[in-house]
Amino acid sequence: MNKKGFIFDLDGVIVDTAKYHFLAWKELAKSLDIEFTEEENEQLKGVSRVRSLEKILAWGNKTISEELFQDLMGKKNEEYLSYISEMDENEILPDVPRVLNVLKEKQQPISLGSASKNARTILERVNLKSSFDAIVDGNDVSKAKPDPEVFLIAAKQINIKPEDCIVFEDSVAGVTAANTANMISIGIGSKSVLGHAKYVFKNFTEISDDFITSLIEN
Ligand code: B16
Ligand code: MG
Repeated sequence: MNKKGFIFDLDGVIVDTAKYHFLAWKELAKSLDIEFTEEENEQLKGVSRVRSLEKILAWGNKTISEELFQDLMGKKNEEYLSYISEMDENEILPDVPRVLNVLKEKQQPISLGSASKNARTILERVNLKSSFDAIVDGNDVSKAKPDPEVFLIAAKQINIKPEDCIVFEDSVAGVTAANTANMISIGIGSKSVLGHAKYVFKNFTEISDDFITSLIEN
């Protein structure tokens, strides 16, 4: 049987942790007297923690010392982790387990390719860690999405050539990263945002078993 590499982003693809990032960043922004909206939070999807704080400070027209910057990043993460600690399987997005099962039955290598440094903790919370043959996250990369590094390392770890990999992504930067890596990009979300992806689906309920089979066979 053909082998393709299936690479999943985490936040926005497997679980919706954006809502917890939002709550934690909002709390931090408030402490700095910066207004932070859900629209701005959208722009932080797939963006690294450091870059997210830089953007929030720029929106609020604030400059702070490196020491305070590090301190705030630590505080934001503590707050975020307190939400994560309450997560369980019920937070897995619809039909993700079905698609993972189909891939497993067809013996296709599966990897995670996330910007988050908390990816392993989250996968453990929702009981999905053992579904992945490799996990590549924010701890393993030096360049954030839209750089393709995270997906190229993911492909290497499952021994599949980049052009034989399929990436599921919900962020603009992540789809760009997959395209740059010469992989097949599948956007999860709206076509108006992810129009540069090869295929776009609202969520996994729209992805049929037959479509997965066609990806493996082509
Ligand atoms: P952390 P993904 C990304 O996850 C999130 O979309 C983004 O909002 C977050 O800033 C980034 O992870 C870093 O997360 O603070 O946990 O290291 O979509 O790449 O799975
Ligand atoms: Mg994402």
